[in-house]
Amino acid sequence: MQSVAGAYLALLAARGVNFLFGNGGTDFAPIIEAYAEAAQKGVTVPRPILATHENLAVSMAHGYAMVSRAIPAVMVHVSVGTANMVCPAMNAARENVGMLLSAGRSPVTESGMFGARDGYIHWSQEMYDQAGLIREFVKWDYELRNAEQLETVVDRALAIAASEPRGPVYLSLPREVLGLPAAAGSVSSVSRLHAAAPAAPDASAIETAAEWLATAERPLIIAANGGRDPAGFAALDAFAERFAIPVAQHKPRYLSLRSSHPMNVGYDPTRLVADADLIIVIESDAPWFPAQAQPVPSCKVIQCGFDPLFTRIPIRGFPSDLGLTGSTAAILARLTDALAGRLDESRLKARRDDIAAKRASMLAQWDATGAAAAARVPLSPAWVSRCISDAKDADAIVVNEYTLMVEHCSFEKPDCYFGSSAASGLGWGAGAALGAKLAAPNRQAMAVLGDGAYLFSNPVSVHHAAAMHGLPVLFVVMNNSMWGAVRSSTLAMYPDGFASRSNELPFTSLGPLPALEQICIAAGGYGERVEEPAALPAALQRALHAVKNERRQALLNVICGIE
Ligand SMILES: Cc1ncc(C[n+]2csc(CCOP(=O)(O)OP(=O)(O)O)c2C)c(N)n1
Ligand SMILES: [Mg+2]
Repeated sequence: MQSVAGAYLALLAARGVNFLFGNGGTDFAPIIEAYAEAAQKGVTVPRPILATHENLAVSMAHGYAMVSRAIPAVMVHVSVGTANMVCPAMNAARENVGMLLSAGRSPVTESGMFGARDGYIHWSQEMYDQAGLIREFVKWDYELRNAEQLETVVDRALAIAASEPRGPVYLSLPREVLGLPAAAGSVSSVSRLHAAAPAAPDASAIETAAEWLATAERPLIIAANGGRDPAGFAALDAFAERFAIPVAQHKPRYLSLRSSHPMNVGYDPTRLVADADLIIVIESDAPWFPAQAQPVPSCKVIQCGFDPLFTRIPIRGFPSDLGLTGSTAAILARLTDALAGRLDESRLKARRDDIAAKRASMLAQWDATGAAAAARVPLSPAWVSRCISDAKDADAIVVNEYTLMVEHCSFEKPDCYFGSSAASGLGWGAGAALGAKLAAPNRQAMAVLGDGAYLFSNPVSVHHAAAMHGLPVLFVVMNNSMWGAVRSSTLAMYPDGFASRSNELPFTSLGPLPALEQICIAAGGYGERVEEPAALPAALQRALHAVKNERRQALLNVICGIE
């Protein structure tokens, strides 16, 4: 007879959940039994993707979801697995990535019931509030209480995860409940509990925004995640071009504008902010750093997004003279309609010329930096970024945690560049690239990582998963043997302090590091250490050849200096 676990898996598959990323324990017994039963009876269930660390399981799910926009499921082992899942859940929550996180619960009965406690851990792993470990980062949490409520619980979880702004939800699954016989009666073949339609921008707020835009002399758009939806990427391309508005991207996670766009004014809004008389912020939690730049008092600021005030962030004081709620594509489409005939073409032409001049000097400066970087030993991150950009396919997926310098790369299409979450829980990028490859098996996928980020990712687990699940990804580690960001933040806070006059700073230097390329080789992958700048392009070709032609993962350990 089918168990609740079996019904659960079948229901997930019926609702389009194609993958269950998992890291198991004793709570998995009914799930594993149900998988075996499903295999023997030909029942469709989500493909199980084993990951030997929870951070990897959730990061893979994140990468899969950010590329596919489908909702994946993750299951981990009770309280302890949930604890390990918190950091990657925070990454997903801050980026509004929808996923169904779940964990078993230690059996609550001490004997008698089927599935009752049979290990000493079943006493000590129980918590008063297991979901409380992760509640701050999920939109909803619940514990499955009985067989009868299975369909409602699953459909509600998936609908909430997929409603904008998206995010993880959490479901705990007690072992005794998973082991119960499934409820009698059929499950609806189609969910009657769908994701809610997104909020649409308010018409009068759009009118106000259009009025401000029509009179602004020096408007500026700052975006971080306008490209979360490819329609947003396309909409911003057209909008910025049509109305001659420069776009600065600040710490992009989903690239919002192609590199070659005439209105693309780079990735540092600091100088532009003070010059603007109207700023449109698109899906950007931290559009600029107030300590470095402030808009002039008369500059109006419009915040746009599914949650323009970022209510999940406790303190965020960026001005919001007007908040437009909705998708980037919808907001820009309404604004385009409202602006029809209101902007004088000669004014736009002058603005275009001005931005073209600014852009030309910015590009010249990047070129000069790139050229100067080309011969540096140890290698410069700017040079490594250029080489990666030249080597990748036009539609390659590049996951950046977080050492790739976007200004030295060319990204022309949506969904090709993904930066690490604003939460920056390190150890995300390698797993995210594996998940991205799962979502888009025919596209080249690579992860560009700092040595610190790579070590946080549980590298042995990452390479094991890549081999086990057939996911040939290229990992490029920019290895400066250091937590460079920790070092630079110390020097920024104490520019003339003791640390600035010290050769060795504690908690920053990582050397001597293991030969990182050997970790990939040990898992059957290709690996190479690169120490000469001139050797990098050919090394990238060899690594990409292994990925493409041998379908093996590859890792380049690129010995870098500090930028
Ligand atoms: C889970 C977690 N722990 C610690 C940090 C703090 N942190 C931010 S950047 C960084 C160093 C990253 O080093 P690496 O990837 O080598 O890049 P580098 O700064 O050297 O360029 C650390 C430790 C973090 N973001 N996340
Ligand atoms: Mg480093």
